[in-house]
Amino acid sequence: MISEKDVAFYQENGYLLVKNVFNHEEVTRMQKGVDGIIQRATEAELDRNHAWQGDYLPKRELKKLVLKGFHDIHYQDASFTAALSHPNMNAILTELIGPNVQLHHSKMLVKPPENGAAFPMHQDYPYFPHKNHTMLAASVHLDDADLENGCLHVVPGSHHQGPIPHRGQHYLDAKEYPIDQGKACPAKAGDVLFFNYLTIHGSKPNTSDRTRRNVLFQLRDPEDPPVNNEHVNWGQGLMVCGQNPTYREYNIQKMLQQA
Ligand SMILES: O=C(O)CCC(=O)C(=O)O
Repeated sequence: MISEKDVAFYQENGYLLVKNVFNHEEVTRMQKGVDGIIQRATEAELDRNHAWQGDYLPKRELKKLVLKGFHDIHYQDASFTAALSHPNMNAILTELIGPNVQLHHSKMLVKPPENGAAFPMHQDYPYFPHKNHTMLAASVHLDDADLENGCLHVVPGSHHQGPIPHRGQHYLDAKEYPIDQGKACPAKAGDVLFFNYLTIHGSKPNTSDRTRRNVLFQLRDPEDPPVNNEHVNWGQGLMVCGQNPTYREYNIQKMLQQA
């Protein structure tokens, strides 16, 4: 699915956009998955509306912005489990990470038309730091994304800087790291943007009349250990490619005692 040149590009730039990883039918299944989660969460009165807090916009503007974000969506709909074990994903991930690939978590990010919130520039590292920095995001586009509906922006090569201090752990200073200074990565539904968790990235608000639905998988080499207990939960660890070379006992009683 990708060439040696693509792998070299990823290593040099910290990101890689791969076209047509998923076909129309697979995208439709995942779109239905996302819509179903929102519907069921709304019915259960657990609708998660998030807007980034911070100083990138005046407070009254921030209040209007909405982002529907849910974690661990592969527990909600099997289309996402199928996406994780898709042969195209497998072929790409083994090139970018290695023969063994493990899921850290999944999430969906829906920017509704006209008020879909921005993501100020940030690295994902502070949320779930690991020792060897093998972690990458696979951002699966379920809608065509462009400048108007808030496509992702990345800063090519920024992963080489290593971890950068973040404000309150969440985002980089919006004046020092404006989203516009990143490289816009417009993509079509079915395309996947892979980027390392040290690559600075973000996205602008959705000002169009179109929804922007993305699903994001965070994946790592299972031998790359977390350096703290941030963002660790009982559901982590699904093997996506190869084997887990270290045996870990999944014993809920023991895990609860250790928590
Ligand atoms: O999908 C987006 O617009 C940005 C997502 C993102 O930056 C993140 O989840 O870390």
